[in-house]
Amino acid sequence: MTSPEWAFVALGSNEGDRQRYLRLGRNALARARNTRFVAATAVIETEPLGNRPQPAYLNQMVLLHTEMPPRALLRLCQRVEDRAGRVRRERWGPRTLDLDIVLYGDREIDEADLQVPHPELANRPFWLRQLAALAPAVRAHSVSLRPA
Ligand code: A4P
Ligand code: MG
Repeated sequence: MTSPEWAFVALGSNEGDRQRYLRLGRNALARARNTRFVAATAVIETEPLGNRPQPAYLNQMVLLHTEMPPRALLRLCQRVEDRAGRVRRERWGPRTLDLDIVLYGDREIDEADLQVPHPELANRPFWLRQLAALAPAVRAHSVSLRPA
């Protein structure tokens, strides 16, 4: 059995019933196999990044403790995006639901279809604040896992 790792997954939506799509994303991640859904940040509204006018986003980040390897987590994220009716029209264009793996343990992955840490991390102040908001949950959960 692989040992579980911390995974930080960002959710974003700027099309349709944004709250409902975020909820769909959270619920799917909470049901993932060999995964504990540890914490979620508040949902915030953010101005769209990118060079094309588009509606504002709702963004949220969740913390998972998971035995799913990074690529399996990516595949799950993509299945959930598809279930949310996402149509991939253009990069950085509007979307019903976007799930990005921001961090996965201390892994560095640089492959064509998966880069971790997410390359945009340093450019998204709201992700940095959400990571900071989730950090105490990592601490609290690690203490509770430690043998007495
Ligand atoms: N991919 C590579 N690394 C990862 C990763 N760490 N997590 C690949 C998830 N996917 C990863 O993604 C394109 C490809 O990225 C996938 O096939 C996967 O193999 P996509 O979701 O189909 O396309 P995308 O989302 O348009 O592109 P990308 O590069 O993922 O863009 P981002 O970073 O998701 O940006 N403004 C605000 N305010 N809030 C937002 O959340 N998001 C975006 C999209 C633009 N502007 C935004 C926001
Ligand atoms: Mg994406």
